[in-house]
Amino acid sequence: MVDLAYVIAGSEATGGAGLQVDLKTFQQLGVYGVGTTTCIVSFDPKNDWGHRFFPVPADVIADQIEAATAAHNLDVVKIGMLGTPATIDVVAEGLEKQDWRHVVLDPVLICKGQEAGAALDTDNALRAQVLPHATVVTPNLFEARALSGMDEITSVDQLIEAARRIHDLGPQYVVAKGGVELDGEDAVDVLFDGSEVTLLTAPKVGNERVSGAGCTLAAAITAELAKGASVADAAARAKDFVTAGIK
Ligand code: PXL
Repeated sequence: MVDLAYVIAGSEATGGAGLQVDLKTFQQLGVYGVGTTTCIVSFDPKNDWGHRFFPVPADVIADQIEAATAAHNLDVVKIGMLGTPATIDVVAEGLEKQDWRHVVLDPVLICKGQEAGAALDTDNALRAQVLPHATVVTPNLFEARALSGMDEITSVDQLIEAARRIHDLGPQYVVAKGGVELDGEDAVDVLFDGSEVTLLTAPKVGNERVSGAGCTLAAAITAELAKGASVADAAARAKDFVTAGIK
């Protein structure tokens, strides 16, 4: 039997992030991927290639979820970029229609094509409606600050504190990513399971943020979970996979 994984996420026109990367990651890790598109992101050459954001209508998202879940026995899902409160409503409803072995939430909070006001509503809706369904949530440093309500995260100890606070919001496991954003030789991510903290550490590959690294990490965790790995093993393998990809 082939292992299946589902992803509900946005299309990103360069193929460097989003749904396309998620499906490619599933395939590379030997998992058959099924995708639902929440939004279409492209870029404006006249505005320094700033994000253009086009949400897929909520009823069209509902139809895709209905078809995907009718056609396949899906029990592991990754949630990527949602982008609007209306999309969050329909995805939360879709998640509630069946039981999931794992819901991996990459809490993509901000897209530069969105207004700040709309983004705040979206953050709040994500926290209230989707985060409680997540078994694993994978915030980057910015998202960890927003979700935990902490003013600053400049050390691994603070990242651990953020992971603890985010755990209190409902998810069973938090993978809080320091990546290249914290000082030091290593890219350190924190896995917190509600009692134990595990550090996922790899030497930094340069000091630039790499587009799509976060999508790839969450997708690789999802693929490994689909194959039956524990969350700790899935997170460790995903870290290796992303580090190799960045290299
Ligand atoms: O990397 C975050 C991300 C996720 N999903 C989509 C995106 C982006 C960033 O541009 O466009 C669809």
